[in-house]
Amino acid sequence: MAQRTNRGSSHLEQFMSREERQAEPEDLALLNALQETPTTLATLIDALPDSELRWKNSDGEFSALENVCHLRDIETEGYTTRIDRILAETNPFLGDIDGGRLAFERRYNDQDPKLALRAFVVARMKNLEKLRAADTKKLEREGTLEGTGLVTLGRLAEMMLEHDQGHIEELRVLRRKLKRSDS
Ligand code: NI
Repeated sequence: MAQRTNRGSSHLEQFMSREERQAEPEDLALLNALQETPTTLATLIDALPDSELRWKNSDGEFSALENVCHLRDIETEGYTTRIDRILAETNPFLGDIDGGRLAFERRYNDQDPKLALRAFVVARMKNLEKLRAADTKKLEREGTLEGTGLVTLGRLAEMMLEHDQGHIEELRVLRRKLKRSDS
């Protein structure tokens, strides 16, 4: 536990610093949702045998494993870098990532699903730590995201969740298709 250093300050000062420090309830809901993604992801791929994890509905669509590898690399090379740079720099330019190209170049479909999921979870937890530690002022810091424009750190966190949700939906659709091809 950190020692309190503001023992001498007035009630008003304490109130103000707490006000500034505390995240809004909607921010907390967002962070909690971001924390649920690893569990949701694990549940969606857990019971799938190896052949189904690597099954592709078409060349242009990700397999379940490719979805996991993609989320891992977007988390580590996209969001980790973006969060760190927004916190450290003044309006940094943040490059886009070509997910399809990475999937092909890194042969996502030949990778180990357990390692991929674990790496995603570790990276997500580290990013959540940084976001949880960010006060409202930090959540308003900005960067310029290639193809999107100016984004605050808070908006970036929302984009993380939207990206999660898109791929979670893709995995749900994929599972329904797998079930159908089973029978
Ligand atoms: Ni994506």
